[in-house]
Amino acid sequence: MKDYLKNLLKNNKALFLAYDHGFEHGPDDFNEINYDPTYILNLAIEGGFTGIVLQKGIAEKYYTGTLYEKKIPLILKLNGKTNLGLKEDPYSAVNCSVEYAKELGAKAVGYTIYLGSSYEPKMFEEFGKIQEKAHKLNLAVILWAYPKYGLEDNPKITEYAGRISLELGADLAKIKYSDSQSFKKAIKLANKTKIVLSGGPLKDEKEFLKTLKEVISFGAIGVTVGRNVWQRGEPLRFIEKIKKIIFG
Ligand code: FBP
Repeated sequence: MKDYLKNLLKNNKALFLAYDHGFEHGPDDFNEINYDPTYILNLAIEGGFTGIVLQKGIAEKYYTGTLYEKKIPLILKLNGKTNLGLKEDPYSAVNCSVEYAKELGAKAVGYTIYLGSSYEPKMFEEFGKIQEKAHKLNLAVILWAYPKYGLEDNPKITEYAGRISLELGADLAKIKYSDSQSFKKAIKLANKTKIVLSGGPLKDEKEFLKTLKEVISFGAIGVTVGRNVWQRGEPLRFIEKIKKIIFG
């Protein structure tokens, strides 16, 4: 089995900084500091993240051809949607090709599937093509295996997310936490596909770290986190706590 993830892990663990929120949620997620991609890239490097998730436009203007390329691996998110429509039945359209992601210097591509959406067939077909192309180009494939809105607390969907990530050929999947048993089972069902926790909205520090500790003890290899880092005062202090849990 080829190790597509080798450029994105440290001691086989993953700590990815997500920064696609301006697209996914609109400007509401940002303040006077974190709206700036340069601030986020510097934070990712100072914090010792093992990868950063960006959409194409930010990668082109702030990452590719800069010193950042040597300092932090890029995960290029290939699809995206706003939070303005399709709430009941989400579909996230592709806006970047795998080939172009590679040209921009990506080491991995990311794609979101919303389980339970009526667009499932289209998303599976699209993801299938992306997965094959990415592996041909030696890029890792990361699946955001998300439930459609309203199914977030459904443990069956969490377990399904783990298994479908394996069956669709993802190298790593980012899944949402519903409860401890279903997350544990999702990791088991995902088997050779690695699982990371999806950060979610800004939470109480202790609550976030407790969940992270638990999923790591189940075999998750890390976290993809955005708002819980860059919406918090003193993000570097918090990152150190996250790193202690993931890397020991
Ligand atoms: P967060 O840690 O901030 O949740 O970031 C992870 C992420 O998957 C982002 O990549 C994406 O923009 C966002 O969460 C999606 O959030 P939502 O669950 O609200 O659609």
